[in-house]
Amino acid sequence: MQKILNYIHGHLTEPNSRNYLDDINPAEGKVYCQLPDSDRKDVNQAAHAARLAFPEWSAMPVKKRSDILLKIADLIDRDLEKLALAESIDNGKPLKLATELDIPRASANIRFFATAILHFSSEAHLSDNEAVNYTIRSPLGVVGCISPWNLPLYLFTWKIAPALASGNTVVAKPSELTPMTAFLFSELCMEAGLPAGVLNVVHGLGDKVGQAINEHTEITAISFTGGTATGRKIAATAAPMFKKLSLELGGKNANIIFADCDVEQAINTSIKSSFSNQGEICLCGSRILVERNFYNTFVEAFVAKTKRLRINDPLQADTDLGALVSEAHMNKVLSYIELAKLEGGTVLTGGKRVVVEGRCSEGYFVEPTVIVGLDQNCRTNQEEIFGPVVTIMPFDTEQEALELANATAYGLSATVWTENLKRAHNISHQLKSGIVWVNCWLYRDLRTPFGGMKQSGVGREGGLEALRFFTEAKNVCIRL
Ligand code: TXE
Repeated sequence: MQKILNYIHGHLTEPNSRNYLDDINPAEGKVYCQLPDSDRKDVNQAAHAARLAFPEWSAMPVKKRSDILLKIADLIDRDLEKLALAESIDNGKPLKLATELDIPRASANIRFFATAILHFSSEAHLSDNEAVNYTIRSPLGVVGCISPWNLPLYLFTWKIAPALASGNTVVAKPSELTPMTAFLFSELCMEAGLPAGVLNVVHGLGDKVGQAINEHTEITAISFTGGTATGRKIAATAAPMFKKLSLELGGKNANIIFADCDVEQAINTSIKSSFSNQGEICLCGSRILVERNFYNTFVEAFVAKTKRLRINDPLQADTDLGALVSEAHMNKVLSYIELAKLEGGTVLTGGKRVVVEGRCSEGYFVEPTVIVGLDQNCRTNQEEIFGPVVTIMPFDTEQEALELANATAYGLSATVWTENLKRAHNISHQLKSGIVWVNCWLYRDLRTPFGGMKQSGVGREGGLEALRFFTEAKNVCIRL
């Protein structure tokens, strides 16, 4: 059986414990490879390697650093098919999605930050002709990047690319549920000539490897994407150590649909924002709010389209929804559907596990599910389900839509559908979320700030925000 290895100091290495964990193919419900069950010792070695590599990497001319990263991006593009297949097998997502979204975005992330760093400038201020101030931005040193399982290589690169481009060295931990593409990525780093120790990838469990990263005294910053409960744990350890923290956590995003919207676009895109990647995207619009005079029309059309989605073997070209990432996650999603019924909801379509014939008969598939009749305050409408489950609720006024949209502990993203420009601006400004899409969803420009308010996180990623996070500002004031 294939074994994934850690990547420490430029070498693929076994964990010190020599213990391995099973990696399951969620579409088949079967173990298909093994990953290191690493521990604190491996993290210490990785941090040591990163510390040794830091002086040379941070002092390297920016153009040279950029060239090495660009080479890695080229290698990702070369291996698109191989990486997409690996991602689909490891995560359960449709191969088509991995080919069109995950892997191209991974190389785009690296290319973006490899070139952004060439244009990263410092500010200078002339103060009343009496002094000149200029700001130096230096890399932090060794940083930790902890990534989740829903968009494995995509989110892994979203963190390590700005960290490396700005001159830091990295100890990274991919999710134990989807370690494969980070392992393949390690091989590409070796091929591209990334100096030993600049990136170190330690595989294993969150409460062992992740926690050792949180606690390591030489790791000065942590960039994390994952669940809110985990984010809280990381902050509890790292904040008293005064580490810099960037936390991208969960969401319970509102998708607000006014009757004056472009109906076809609103419905087609809402299908995507509800069920793409089986609903396992933190930006999915899991609460659909519809203006009452359009509610029945919307619900009828939306349910009809949902019923036409194909849940099948992720490797089939026409599959819309693949498997959920794990049996535990599938059971969590199914338990929320049961909870929704107990809370008085009506399941209009979906609601059950699906048995896909053939090699996927033991896989973790769940029907795309639409639920109505629930109150905004119930748990189904308050807690992140992170699966192919949406609720639909009516509203009467713009003010009510806004209140419903803002009435959760989360504040990651929101979507608004209206042809009324004034309303679009008004509501966008009042939504308590870090990202608002008007008449679109998941339209991403990598220069824009990315992140959430309230329990959706702390800090912003993307563009200059990420380069600022991974650098320390120092102001030098010189009296003229
Ligand atoms: O994620 P975890 P889980 C949400 C979603 C999901 C829930 C739980 O609602 O159902 O979180 O998912 C590492 N110190 N999202 O438990 O645990 C872990 O090994 C350091 C939203 O699978 O947050 C993995 O690498 N690291 C989300 C990473 O954290 C720790 C994406 C994420 O896993 C750790 C995923 C610790 N103490 C889940 N414990 C999004 N925002 O996109 C775990 N980890």
